[in-house]
Amino acid sequence: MPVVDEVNAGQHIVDAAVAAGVRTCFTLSGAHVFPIYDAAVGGKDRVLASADPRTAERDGPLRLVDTRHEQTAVFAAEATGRLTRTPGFAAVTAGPGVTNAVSAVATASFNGTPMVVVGGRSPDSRWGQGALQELDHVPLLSPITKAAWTTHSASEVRDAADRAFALAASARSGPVFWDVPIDVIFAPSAREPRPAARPIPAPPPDDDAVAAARRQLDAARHPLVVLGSGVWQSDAVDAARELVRLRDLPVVANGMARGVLGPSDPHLVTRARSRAFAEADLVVVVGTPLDFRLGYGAFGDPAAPVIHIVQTPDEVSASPHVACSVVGDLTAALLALAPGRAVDGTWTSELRQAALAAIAADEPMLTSRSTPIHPARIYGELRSRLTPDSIVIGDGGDFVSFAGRFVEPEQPGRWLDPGPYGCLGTGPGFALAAGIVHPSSPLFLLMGDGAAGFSLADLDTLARHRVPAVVIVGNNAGWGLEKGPMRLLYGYDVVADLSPTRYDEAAIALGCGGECVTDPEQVGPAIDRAMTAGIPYVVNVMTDPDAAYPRSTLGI
Ligand SMILES: Cc1ncc(C[n+]2csc(CCOP(=O)(O)OP(=O)(O)O)c2C)c(N)n1
Ligand SMILES: [Mg+2]
Repeated sequence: MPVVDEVNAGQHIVDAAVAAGVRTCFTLSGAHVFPIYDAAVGGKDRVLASADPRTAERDGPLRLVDTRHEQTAVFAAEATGRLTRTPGFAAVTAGPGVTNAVSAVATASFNGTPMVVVGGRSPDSRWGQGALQELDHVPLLSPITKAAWTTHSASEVRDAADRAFALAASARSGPVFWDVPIDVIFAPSAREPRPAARPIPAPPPDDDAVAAARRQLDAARHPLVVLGSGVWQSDAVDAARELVRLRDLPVVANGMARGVLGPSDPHLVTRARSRAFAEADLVVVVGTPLDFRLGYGAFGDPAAPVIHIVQTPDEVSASPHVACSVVGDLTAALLALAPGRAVDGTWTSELRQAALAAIAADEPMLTSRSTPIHPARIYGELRSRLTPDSIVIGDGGDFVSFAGRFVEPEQPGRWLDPGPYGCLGTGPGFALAAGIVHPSSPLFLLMGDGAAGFSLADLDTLARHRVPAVVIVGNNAGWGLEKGPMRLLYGYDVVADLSPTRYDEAAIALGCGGECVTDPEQVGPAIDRAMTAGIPYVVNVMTDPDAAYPRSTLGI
């Protein structure tokens, strides 16, 4: 008789995660998921043999990182999925652990982030009798995941786990949720070594669609390319560069595709996007939906035709402006479009000149000596301190709109904003992930003061897990991005004022460093002190409440 190794379901889940390339499990403690912790650290003997349990958390088969709120754990998993392009992973306890995760799962859904969230669940044996935290999570999670289910038998857990990780990473990637009742997760079942299930890649693009797109691109006089997060997430960065350079195309970059072309690339015209959108006679949109960020696909008046290149049929847009949808592997599609006629004349170079002129016009704002401090001054100081490998994270309203305008990443995958779900409070979780994935890269977290309030306690998490983020709070004592629009619509504003809170002092109490800055000349030196502190450090900059980000629409 062969000896069958019996393990509990927590071990199956950890086995599947490790096989899928997952390195870290983000969590906040709850008994419903204890077996996952036990397997992640390698069991009791291993923990008792290590210098202290904290070392065991770091050095087990799967690193355990605990937070102060499940939203931070799942935001960290979401950012891990985006930064590594393998599934991020979080385990949350039943009931409130799962409901606290919902905003972060929705964020992953909007961003197409590969992520697996495992929830605890009340026991099947007591279902319907009123057990602690008894809630059927699946109907809540189904609309915001690729799939959500409950696994009711221990012997099915390994299959379910393999399916979850493969599905999350299959094109188009996204979040998967499943929960395991406590009497199932603690139950033993046979362990068989096996490889991970393979994610399903995007299919090759259809030849006819590619041929049609090529004809349109060859015929266009003023084509424009918009690169979106899918280009980074499906690893089509080199193919995008090839297309752009061979055809000398101007490019606007969004989301995780920022940095596909660096700030000195002559094709990058993001800062002249309004003119580019108004004058283009064909817009090639790659790896991003035609949503509010792109004016729902209406570029110019009359609207230019759009070639929309996406990975899966689910992403095909119903916009009337789409002349051609190319569906399939983005690398294959972009490489198939690359050979062909280069753009005539001066179209790309004129847009580039316009972009450079816009950048030059910002200079007085970036070097402003006014008091109270203009928020742009912070970015003026930051830019000379950013290295090509720096990671910049934005969490906030106007303050982060300024960041999007002034920070131009050198590499893709180094800029993290919440994406189109637009959820405040992502910052500390994103910083936690970035510090773990890229421990030697300088890490900057830019937060509005309003945003800072959502996950402030997780500065404690950054301190405990030794993530020395430079946290800059643009403190205008209010919800700036709501205050301005409300005044615009009503001529007054309510519920938009906050206090000039000493977030730096709160940070110090939570184990970080910090200081408050009111003198514009001290912004740079304070950032320097933060960069050398070796611990997370909050530079709380009191900014001018009247220096709103200039915008002409509500951006909704
Ligand atoms: C969870 C969540 N709640 C509310 C909002 C609406 N909202 C968008 S921007 C914003 C103001 C953000 O204020 P702050 O972080 O201080 O940045 P500021 O605009 O003042 O620079 C608010 C409340 C949101 N996007 N997400
Ligand atoms: Mg604010």
